[in-house]
Amino acid sequence: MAQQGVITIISVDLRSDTLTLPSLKMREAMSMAPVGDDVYGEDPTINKLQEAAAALVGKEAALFNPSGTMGNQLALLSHTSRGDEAIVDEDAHIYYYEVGAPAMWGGISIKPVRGLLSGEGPEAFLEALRPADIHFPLTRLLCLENTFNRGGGTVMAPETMTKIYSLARERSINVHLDGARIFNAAVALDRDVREFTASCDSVMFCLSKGLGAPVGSMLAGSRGFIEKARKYRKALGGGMRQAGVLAAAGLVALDNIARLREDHQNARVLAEGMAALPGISVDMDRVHTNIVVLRAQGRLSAAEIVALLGERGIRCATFGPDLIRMVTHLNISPEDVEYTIKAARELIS
Ligand code: TLP
Repeated sequence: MAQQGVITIISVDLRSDTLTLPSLKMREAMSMAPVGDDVYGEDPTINKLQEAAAALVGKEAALFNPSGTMGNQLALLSHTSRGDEAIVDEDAHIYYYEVGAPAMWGGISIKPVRGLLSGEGPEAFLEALRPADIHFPLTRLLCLENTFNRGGGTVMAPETMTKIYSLARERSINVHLDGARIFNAAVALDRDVREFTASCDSVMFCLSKGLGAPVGSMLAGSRGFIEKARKYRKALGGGMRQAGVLAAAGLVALDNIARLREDHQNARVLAEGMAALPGISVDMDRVHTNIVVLRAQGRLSAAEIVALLGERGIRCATFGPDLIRMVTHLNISPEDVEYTIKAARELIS
């Protein structure tokens, strides 16, 4: 970015943990990966990743996908039939950020619910239910999201998930977990990830966020469910060939789970530093993992703060009219956090 003869080198990218760059170890693994045609089920590296992913989250089988969005949408398609209803938080990624795909591909009626992922999840779920009636669609699916992106990276405890899951099961409603950042949740509470994934019929998790892979998300569930999802993936053009080169990076990414703790520590320091500035507030009770949401409440708007930080090579994004999101990740160091707070103090005070 050049400005009146001054060159600004972008050095701190806090827009998302999707911005991580593949490590040298990943690039080496990619170059050496044995591959085959995955549409024929013959890519050994993809098969290895799928087996590792299924075991990690305690499910029978898993499927490698180009993106988290595709993983979530395959789950919706596989759990429902045209005209069925899925209950989803109004701020969930599946509803808020996935282009209306459930309607586009599946003819699925989404019931957006407030408070499902924050506050009282089980109560919000029960309130969303309607009696069997000729006027109402059949509710087949409930979607959870952990951590909750628009909630500010908040964690839902496994106990709450278990409660919701048993309420759903009593009503023959399947549960899909958008676990794009489920390892952040597990690391934050120091719990095994299977304590979360035991309370869902299917789970999608991303390799390409804090875990650092350039591409890829896993969808896991029962063997029958994954076979169905594989067919939908093919129908949507997601049948990949020698994609073992990508799965190889995914296998290396699985080694990065424990490291997420560093992102959480960096996020806390960042949140505390930013909250101390005039005109900015942070709800510290919602800083659980690697996402920090700032509220602009002084003379500068959220967009103005984002623009000012950009002049110092710090990239972040507005998250609503008066909100800014900052996300820590593999390529954000404690020094980057210090630099960000110092620059913000100079610019905003
Ligand atoms: N989230 C992205 C954007 O799409 C908003 C981000 O920068 O946070 N579930 C959750 C909870 C997500 O946060 C995301 C990505 C996805 C699914 C989709 O993953 P991709 O980007 O791989 O399709």
